[in-house]
Amino acid sequence: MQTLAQALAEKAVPDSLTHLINTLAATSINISQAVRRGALAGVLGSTDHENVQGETQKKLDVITNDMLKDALAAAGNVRALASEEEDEPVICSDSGDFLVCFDPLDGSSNIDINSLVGTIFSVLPAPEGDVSEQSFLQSGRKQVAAGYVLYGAATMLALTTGKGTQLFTLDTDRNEFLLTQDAVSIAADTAEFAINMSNQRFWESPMQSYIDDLLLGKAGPRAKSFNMRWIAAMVGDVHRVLCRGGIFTYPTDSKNPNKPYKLRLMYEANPMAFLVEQAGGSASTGYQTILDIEPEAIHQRVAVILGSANEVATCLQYHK
Ligand code: AFP
Repeated sequence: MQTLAQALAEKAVPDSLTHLINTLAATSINISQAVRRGALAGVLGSTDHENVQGETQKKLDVITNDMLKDALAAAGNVRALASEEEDEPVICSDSGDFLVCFDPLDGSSNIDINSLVGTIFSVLPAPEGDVSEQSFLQSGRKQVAAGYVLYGAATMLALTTGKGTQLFTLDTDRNEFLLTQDAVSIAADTAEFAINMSNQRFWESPMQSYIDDLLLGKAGPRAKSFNMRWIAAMVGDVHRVLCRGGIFTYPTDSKNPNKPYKLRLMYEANPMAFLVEQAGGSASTGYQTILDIEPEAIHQRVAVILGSANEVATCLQYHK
């Protein structure tokens, strides 16, 4: 089995980007060890701080955020980073080719119940000259790499550099990611959907109609039965979609008029959309392809419908 370094070399990934990806992978191994120790390391539970999202920060949110900030500052080729846990971008160095956006611990509401969590990252080209929030506001098409690390029964890295999507599994004996799926290909059709059904009464009618028809099964217009999964961690739901197809959606809802969308564009929707499209799937807001969105703010939120290409297309028909 190829190592991460061998797989990157085979894709002719430039040295500077290879160095950054290795930095992210090495840091994720340290995060994996912190997550696995859980209560034993006294890292469960919440702090008494709120982040820019207005969410109470878990201890591990802060610990993993600091680990990534330190590692990216030391990498030497990262100009600045934007994190879910940081109000403003953090300048890392006055030289370097890259900007990095990340969610250090996605699914953190799952930490205290020992359920799936992960780290999501997106790599953008750094501009010439000074860096500001404006420098990050590039569409998802400009990403040079994106991926996530899923801290599950196995620690797995999903990665794309624009030449397909690959899956790596951590060999804990060697502390090395090994290539376990070379070219992920998402099945075009599926019988499995992922949505938080408790928000049903708050969805717009196109999504209500689409999901209603899934639930009607064989007797309904889809003429087949569907299964449902909901992990409450995007990394877990997207990983299942990469592995066996499916449609994942967090649609707009009217539950909180000040927050019509849940998922963040720069460090959740864009990296996941890049991985999914590179694996032959689709990713849309319902009205626009996610990777084509011109961002207006680094913590901007969007609706997400992603996964099996034919199923996403069917869902989009309801939104016409
Ligand atoms: P947390 O990181 O705050 O747990 O949020 C995770 C997330 O952004 C995304 O990973 C999940 O798909 C989604 O929220 C789950 O949202 P609900 O808790 O409303 O189901």
